[in-house]
Amino acid sequence: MSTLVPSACPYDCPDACGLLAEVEGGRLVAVRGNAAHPYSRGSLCPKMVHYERTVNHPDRLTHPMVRTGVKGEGKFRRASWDEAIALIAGRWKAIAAEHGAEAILPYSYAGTMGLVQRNAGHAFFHRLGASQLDRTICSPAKSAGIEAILGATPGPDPSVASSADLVVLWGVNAVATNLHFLAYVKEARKKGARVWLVDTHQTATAAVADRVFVVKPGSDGALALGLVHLLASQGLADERFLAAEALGWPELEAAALADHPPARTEALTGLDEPAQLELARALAEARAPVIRIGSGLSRYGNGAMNVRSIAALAAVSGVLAKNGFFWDASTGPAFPLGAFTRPDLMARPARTVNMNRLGHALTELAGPRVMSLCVYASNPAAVAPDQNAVLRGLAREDLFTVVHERFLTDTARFADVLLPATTSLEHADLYRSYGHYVVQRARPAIPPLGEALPNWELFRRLARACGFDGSPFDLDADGVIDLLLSAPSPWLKGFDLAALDAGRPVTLQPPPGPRWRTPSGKVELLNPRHREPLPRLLPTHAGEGALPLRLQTGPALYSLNSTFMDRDDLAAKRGPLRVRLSPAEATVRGIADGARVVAFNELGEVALLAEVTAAVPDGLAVIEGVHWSRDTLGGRNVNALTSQRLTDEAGGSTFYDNRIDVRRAG
Ligand SMILES: Nc1nc2c(c(=O)[nH]1)N[C@H]1C(S)=C(S)[C@@H](COP(=O)(O)OP(=O)(O)OC[C@H]3O[C@@H](n4cnc5c(=O)[nH]c(N)nc54)[C@H](O)[C@@H]3O)O[C@H]1N2
Ligand SMILES: Nc1nc2c(c(=O)[nH]1)N[C@H]1C(S)=C(S)[C@@H](COP(=O)(O)OP(=O)(O)OC[C@H]3O[C@@H](n4cnc5c(=O)[nH]c(N)nc54)[C@H](O)[C@@H]3O)O[C@H]1N2
Ligand code: SF4
Ligand SMILES: [Mo]
Repeated sequence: MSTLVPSACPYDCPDACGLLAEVEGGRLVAVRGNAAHPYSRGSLCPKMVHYERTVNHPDRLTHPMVRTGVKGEGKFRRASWDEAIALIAGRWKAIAAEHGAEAILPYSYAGTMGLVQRNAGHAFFHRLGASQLDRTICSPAKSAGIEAILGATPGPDPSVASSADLVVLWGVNAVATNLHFLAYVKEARKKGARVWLVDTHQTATAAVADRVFVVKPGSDGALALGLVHLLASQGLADERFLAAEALGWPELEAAALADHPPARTEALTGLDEPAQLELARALAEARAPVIRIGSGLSRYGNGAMNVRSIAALAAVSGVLAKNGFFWDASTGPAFPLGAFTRPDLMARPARTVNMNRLGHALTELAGPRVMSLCVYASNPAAVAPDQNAVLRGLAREDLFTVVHERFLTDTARFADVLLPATTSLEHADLYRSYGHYVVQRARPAIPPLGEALPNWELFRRLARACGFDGSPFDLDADGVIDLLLSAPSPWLKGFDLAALDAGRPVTLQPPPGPRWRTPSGKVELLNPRHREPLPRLLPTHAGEGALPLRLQTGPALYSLNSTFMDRDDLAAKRGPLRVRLSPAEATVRGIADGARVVAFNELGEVALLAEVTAAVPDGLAVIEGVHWSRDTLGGRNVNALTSQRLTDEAGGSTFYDNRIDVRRAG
């Protein structure tokens, strides 16, 4: 007899699907989608359909370990939890005494999206006085770009796409990263909607699009402002909306007319005037247009401005007025985390380290030097930019590294103390999504594997060993969830807590308020508080440069960042690490399809296979996926080629804003 336990997909994916765990005698035998989930509606993606293979994986870490080999070798001896915790607490006390607690750096991101486990270390590190981590690896520039013009306005419900007559997927590889949103888009397409894609190459999503507009990397801001120019010059702007609900249309109009004529837009983006006009017209004339923007186009030196310019285009074209501009679901403010993360526990302000500059932090940062790194729910040896700098840092003999993980990842190999983590089905959590408004509460479906512990239990034990007591350390995970749900939040008025408690998906309603939640109450095309009052053209980092190819390092279909790299069944579908080049770029380099090649720039080299394809334009090289070193030909993945430079605002990563060249191997 098996039972079905309701849960949620824990991964860093906008879809945050409803999951049912099929459990037999305390063991997970299968998972399936929860048909009662109003957004994901019963299906899972190819990565998650066999989650039991992750949970029951023979390579799961099952007990604490202490390093015996050289750094990075991955040789350990078994230890007890008591020994491991005492060792860590002892080393941290000694480091704090000698160098100050800021010499200890936490490093975590989104291995799990559950609010409890994801934020489990914050209160502890605040109390310890450790360095703070600026968690900006994903898309803070996207949020900054939106905020500059729309303030805290919540995004629409993503299901609006199902009744659209035009959907523009703008820089989103939805087949890989937003599959359930695509289901709504496909419904619309069945009813006659056109589906257009704006991307730098023909991604997997091109197969479901009626048209693909191929643009130069980082040129979306130029395209958006060029379209604003055309809307203005053709009399297609939504003047009534702009007069009533926007600030600064005359100023933006004048700037776009002066600075963004079609010829310039063509030079900057690669799209000719007829294509520009077609896009502008379609957006202005559609009955129910939807623009869905991804995050990739924000990972550039001009990323925030690109997003802000597209948001301005949405306003000028009438897409915003028709409720069709979708960037993300803004559920962050629904659950104020302060009572759990306790920034007030910091005795004094501690320095902040940008997570995109980990390589710098471990190898160059002084005052004080980082002497200990504590990694949980992240795999920086693979996912952080400038992999060679990160690996040099991790290899430091004088760096005391603690890693809490489910698998022996590239980062875990460098641990001095390696601790086993539970999977989402072994612990409790509360899940909100950045792609829709449905919330779920999950209770453990199965007992922990071996001696694995959830993040929160790890930090409770560390707190005890360091003599930290009181709230929140005295609460178990369910206690923390209750704390979060009792926070004074206007989002939780009328929220069905009983249904949530019973494991059912519950939809959040954004609190009532003005339509545009900006200081002026209007869409701020002109934002007088911003150092750049109007959207305008900004350069990328890699627009110019000696090397001939722009590098795209997008998400892969059968992995999620470096998660799922443990799964051999998915590796088989993924195929080897490869770089995609156009036929012309391959020919000039004497590279044949399938050949062994080396991609390189000033930061490093990556050995991989070439895939020659017309899906990629000249001047571009595409390397998808964030591979573990064991799946590479030379021990390095694409991040050996990505820089630690930051975005124009908010300290974001610029993974997509780099130049490389490719040569034949040997
Ligand atoms: N299968 C799978 N799913 C994932 C992930 C994964 O790695 N694999 N990652 C997860 C994570 S962490 C996140 S943040 C989310 C979203 O993950 P993101 O990485 O934000 O992915 P997308 O939003 O699809 O944006 C990537 C798309 O942007 C395109 N792009 C890059 N530069 C430009 C540009 O200058 N202009 C335009 N128009 N397009 C550009 C890329 O070619 C790609 O198609 O997805 C999550 N889901
Ligand atoms: N080149 C390139 N690099 C990228 C990107 C890209 O597009 N191109 N995308 C970037 C983006 S958008 C992001 S968000 C980052 C993501 O960076 P990360 O959040 O570090 O993502 P993952 O690689 O998924 O690593 C998460 C790790 O957490 C572990 N884990 C899962 N659940 C738990 C848990 O409950 N507890 C603990 N302790 N561990 C757990 C998993 O086993 C996994 O090894 O990567 C970035 N890196
Ligand atoms: S990874 Fe995304 S699409 Fe796949 S099951 Fe999880 S939430 Fe759904
Ligand atoms: Mo991300």
